[in-house]
Amino acid sequence: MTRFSVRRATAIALAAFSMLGGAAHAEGMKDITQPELNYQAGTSPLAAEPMYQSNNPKAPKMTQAEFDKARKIYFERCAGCHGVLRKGATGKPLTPDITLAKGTDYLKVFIAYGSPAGMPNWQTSGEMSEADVDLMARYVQQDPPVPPEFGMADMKKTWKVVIPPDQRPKKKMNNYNISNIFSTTLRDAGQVALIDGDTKQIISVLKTGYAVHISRLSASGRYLFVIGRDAKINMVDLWMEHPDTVAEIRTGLEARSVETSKYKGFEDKYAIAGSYWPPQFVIMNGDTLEPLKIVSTRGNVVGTQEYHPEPRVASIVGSHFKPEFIVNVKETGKTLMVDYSDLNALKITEIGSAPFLHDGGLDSTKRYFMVAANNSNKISVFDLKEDKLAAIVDVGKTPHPGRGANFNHPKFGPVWATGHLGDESISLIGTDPKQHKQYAFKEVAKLTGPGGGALFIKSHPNSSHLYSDAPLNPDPKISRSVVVYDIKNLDKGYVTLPIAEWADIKDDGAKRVVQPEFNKAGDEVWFSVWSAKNKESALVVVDDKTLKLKKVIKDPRLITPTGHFNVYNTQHDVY
Ligand code: DHE
Repeated sequence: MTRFSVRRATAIALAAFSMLGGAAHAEGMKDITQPELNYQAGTSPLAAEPMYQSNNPKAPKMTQAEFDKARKIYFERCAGCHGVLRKGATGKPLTPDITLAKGTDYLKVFIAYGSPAGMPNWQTSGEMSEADVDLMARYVQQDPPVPPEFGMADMKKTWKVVIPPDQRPKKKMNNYNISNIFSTTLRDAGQVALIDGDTKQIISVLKTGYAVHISRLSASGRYLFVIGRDAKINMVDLWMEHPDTVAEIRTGLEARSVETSKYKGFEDKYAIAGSYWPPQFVIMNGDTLEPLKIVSTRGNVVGTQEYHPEPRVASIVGSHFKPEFIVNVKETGKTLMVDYSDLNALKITEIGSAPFLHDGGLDSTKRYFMVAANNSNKISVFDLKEDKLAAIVDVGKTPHPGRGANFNHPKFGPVWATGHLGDESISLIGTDPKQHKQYAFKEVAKLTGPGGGALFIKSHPNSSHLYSDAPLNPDPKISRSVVVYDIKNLDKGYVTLPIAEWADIKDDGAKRVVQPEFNKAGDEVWFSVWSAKNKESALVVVDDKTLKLKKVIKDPRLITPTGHFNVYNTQHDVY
């Protein structure tokens, strides 16, 4: 600290907290915990995109080189929380109308010291130099640069049919039990590993998009769709002698979700991808990825009705009840039921619930879709048969279900469960309005887990266990293990499985244990032990009956494994 005395800095910090942090609370934003922050503050692929810079004469001077450096830092560190256009998401809005009034000195202290509401202390933690803090304080007073749009012509330029449908196999050409293959995300390698669930051998490692995110299956189970954070989709044909990419496309500049049409008569017909930037979704041909229809999600936020210029597309699920995709728009808090039966006369039923919609899954009957409105600490429930909001359920702090977990509770009947990033609870929500009406779409019980930082929870119709991870918990003892509940004796609490210890990795990697996923039979559960790309990682398979270690899968190619998706369970929405 060269320009401020400590006392002056403290005074300014307090003032900055009340002006910026206090304002956040007034706008209905909530404090965020370290695990929540770790989760959001990932690098955006937009860091590499050229953008137009306008000069606001009221903003402090910056050279082009300074601006470019600051923009890169912004997209690597800040955009996940504050938004591409700095309109605010989990973090506060940082538009010039707000930041210019604060001035460089205030902003510097805020960036350097952070805030109790969750802003990281970038300088005192050693992550940014004093010069970088000064740079960022000036940068956020400039007009936000706007990344380019990405329309049909851009998509078509990236679209490649590697093997046309008529040249693909007419029947399965390999001996794999493809319904028990796992597609494992190798995040920082930009790859997925296809792993034979029966033999636990790696079938192949395929190149995909940047920081690849999720895998989904076509209704028939033949095609695997993988999407990277750079919105690149790979479509893999599992019938080939050596399963490989048969088509690829980029549908935007940044994305997280891909899904396929599941309704009877439309099996394997369409794929859909949602993007973070531009804020839109695109419906594609299900066997070539040809882009057919692009729909923008820009619009007004539920409740305040304020216009939002960049509402990102979060989770998407294919309805089994109607020819519809259920598209969840994060910042506006809207769920769009997109009827794909006639793409030229697209009918969209728009239902508002609460911001920010993130991840979610179906109940055991597949009629109800449950999605986390994570900034509101709620789960919104949609009836996919009637196309209406069934309920908004209050749960714990920052629910994060993945797709959630369904099981039969001894008292409440069928329930769907979510864990939380922001607290240790697991919420159980009743999902049976027929036989258990009094419990339907209410939080009927709360289990206590080991701490916050939970991301994924899982069960299986053939299992009597419920598994919950906590990879973002700051305590390594918790982040390196999972907890298991006996569904018939939930009052007994959980047992802890030391998954990372079982992996027996000798180096000092983070070894976060992430995403329980069952095999097809529902008698074993797979976990990733996730460390940085220069450290060893592994997959650990547990016997679901005995809760004992069954197999550790290690291979130098398993770089940063995170999510894994069993073909059968993903195809049929079994979780
Ligand atoms: Fe994810 C699902 C967004 C960070 C692993 N992630 C999703 C979905 C969204 C999303 C919108 C739902 C897709 C769907 O169902 O259609 N994830 C984001 C982010 O914006 C965020 C917070 C920050 C980022 O920079 O991407 C983020 N996610 C992570 C991680 O850090 C995780 C743990 C590791 C990784 O691979 O990056 C991670 N996200 C996953 C996984 C799923 C997922 C494994 C699929 C869960 C499932 O069971 O379907």
